[in-house]
Amino acid sequence: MVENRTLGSSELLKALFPHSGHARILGFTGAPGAGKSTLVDQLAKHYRKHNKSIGIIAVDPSSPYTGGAILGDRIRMQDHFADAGMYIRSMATRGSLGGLARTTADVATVLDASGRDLVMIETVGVGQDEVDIVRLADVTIVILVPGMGDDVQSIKAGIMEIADIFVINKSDRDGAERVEKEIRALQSLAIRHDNWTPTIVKTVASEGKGIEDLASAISNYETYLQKENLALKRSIHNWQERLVEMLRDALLERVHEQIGDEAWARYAAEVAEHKRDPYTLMEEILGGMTGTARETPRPVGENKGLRDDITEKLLRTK
Ligand SMILES: Nc1nc2c(ncn2[C@@H]2O[C@H](COP(=O)(O)OP(=O)(O)OP(=O)(O)O)[C@@H](O)[C@H]2O)c(=O)[nH]1
Ligand SMILES: [Mg+2]
Repeated sequence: MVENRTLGSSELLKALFPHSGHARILGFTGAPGAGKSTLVDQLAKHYRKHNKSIGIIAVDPSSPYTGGAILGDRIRMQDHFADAGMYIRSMATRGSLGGLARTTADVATVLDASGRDLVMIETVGVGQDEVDIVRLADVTIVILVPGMGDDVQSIKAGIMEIADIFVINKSDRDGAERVEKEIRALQSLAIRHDNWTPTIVKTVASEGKGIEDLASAISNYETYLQKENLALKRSIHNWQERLVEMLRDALLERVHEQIGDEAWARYAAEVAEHKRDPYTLMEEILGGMTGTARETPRPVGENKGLRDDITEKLLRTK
């Protein structure tokens, strides 16, 4: 429901939010095929051994319908099917009104509120959406691999900046040292507000090598945040961005409700033909906004009645 933003999902999120805030959110990003899923799986296994409950959100917006990754994640789910301490959710919702980052954050809130100790989010680091997703995690892990033509230089600058921890996966291949050197070189130029020097961890995810090191790197960073009193600061900073995004979504939804596609196309045509100026138009739109904030009903398919029923029950039990 939250993923599709169907009717009742806002109520659900409002009720769940007070129960969230206990899980640690780990964000993983890296080029396609870098080994994100393998790594997350291995790390999840590691945490399961320490009796931590896990939620995994695999975001794969690049292949909304036939994505191999989604299929792969289905198979992963079967692997862990019998383990109630492990929950995996694949999402492919590019183009959804409200943005991928927001939807992912909301789904993470649900898992968090469900009492998971850790929520791991993995996403291909190609677009702004993906950067936004992992940037909002408590710990952001960027996965690089030797070779593959994607030298560190060519990795999006935005991705380099958000890394709290670098993983050089596929370290069984030649060139891991070179990648490490390149990261160090770039690091000497970057200035972080929290003065943290991102750790570099080498792994061979497919063989389970380096996973313990990665787990220690994660907990070291968390300890650093706590010690320096930065955890709350980081969270406030994240919320500043999230609130702006939520406001933008809410305004857009409201305007969309009141204006509709047809009028929107007509306005665009009028501006394109210079029959009116866009600045006055914006003022008119904002000035014309009425009513109180409310949830936009979305098409929900056949299960609508059932879903509403479930929400009601959930809220009542609460
Ligand atoms: N040689 C080697 N292969 C690895 C390693 N880790 C993962 N692989 C392999 O790399 C391939 C891609 O791994 P995935 O975990 O699916 O990578 P991903 O980043 O999740 O891929 P997408 O979700 O498609 O972007 C798989 O065939 C893995 O078995 C490693 O450390 N060394
Ligand atoms: Mg994957």
